[in-house]
Amino acid sequence: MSLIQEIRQAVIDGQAKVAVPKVEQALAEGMDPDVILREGLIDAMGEVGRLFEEGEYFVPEMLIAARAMSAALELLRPLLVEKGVEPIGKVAIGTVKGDLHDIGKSLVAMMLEGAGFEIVNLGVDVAPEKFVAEIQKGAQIVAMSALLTTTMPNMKSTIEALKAAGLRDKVVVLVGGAPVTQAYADEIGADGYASDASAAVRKAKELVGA
Ligand code: B1M
Repeated sequence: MSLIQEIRQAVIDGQAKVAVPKVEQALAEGMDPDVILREGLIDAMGEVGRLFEEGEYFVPEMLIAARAMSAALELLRPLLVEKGVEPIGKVAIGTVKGDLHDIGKSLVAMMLEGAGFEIVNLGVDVAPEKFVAEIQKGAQIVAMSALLTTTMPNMKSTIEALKAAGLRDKVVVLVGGAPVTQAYADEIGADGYASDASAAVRKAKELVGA
């Protein structure tokens, strides 16, 4: 197995303790950080998404793989910035106001990062104004998560706040979370809905034409 395949496999297996030194070795051997990112990390997360969709992986496997990817990505991040590798797009992601559920949103954020998006993770209990402020700083995608039926309406409030700020036409809005449906996304005027983290990656790419 080549070094790049070993990196890819370590991420698929969720072994951060293997992935990180392998990435260090690859960099020491002069491998292009962009190749490590695309063929090692991003490709691995694509495979993880596939395994999840086929029911071979569940949320815990997806989480540890995402963590291994994030740990390895930390080594590449400064080199990629230096090299000027363009992210696919900038995503402002958060769990909506009043909602403290963090895990699914963080998983979506990690998978999007693994797919090549730049992520601004606004955390949980994110007020509409906070999303608006991040769009004013240049994010192109608003990604909102809600786990409670009582907080879902805050997705609509955020879309209304974007409209009030004159920003609605400049961004794409992606929504998800256990109680959210495609019908609800349509009702509130979101651009896309995804049922899980790997579907969120597919939908975000589709929305930005990547
Ligand atoms: Co809460 N909680 N919780 N909870 N909690 C649920 C959601 C609940 C369904 C449990 C139940 O009653 N069966 C219920 C909601 C009922 C409803 O509204 N329909 C509930 C409740 C009622 C509450 C409280 C009100 C309880 C109380 O205090 N009385 C309270 C609310 C607090 C608040 O937010 N204001 C509360 C609190 C909590 C904890 C803080 C204790 C904890 C969260 C800890 C944390 O996140 N750090 C918690 C937990 C853990 C859960 C359950 C058990 C698990 C949620 C989770 O992490 N799932 C949950 C029951 C359940 O879901 N079975 C429950 C794993 C995660 C990977 O999945 O978040 O669905 P999920 O994300 C998925 C998809 O939904 C999707 O992709 C993810 C990965 O596949 N997705 C997106 C998510 N966001 C997306 C965004 C996208 C696209 C896809 O695009 C942007």
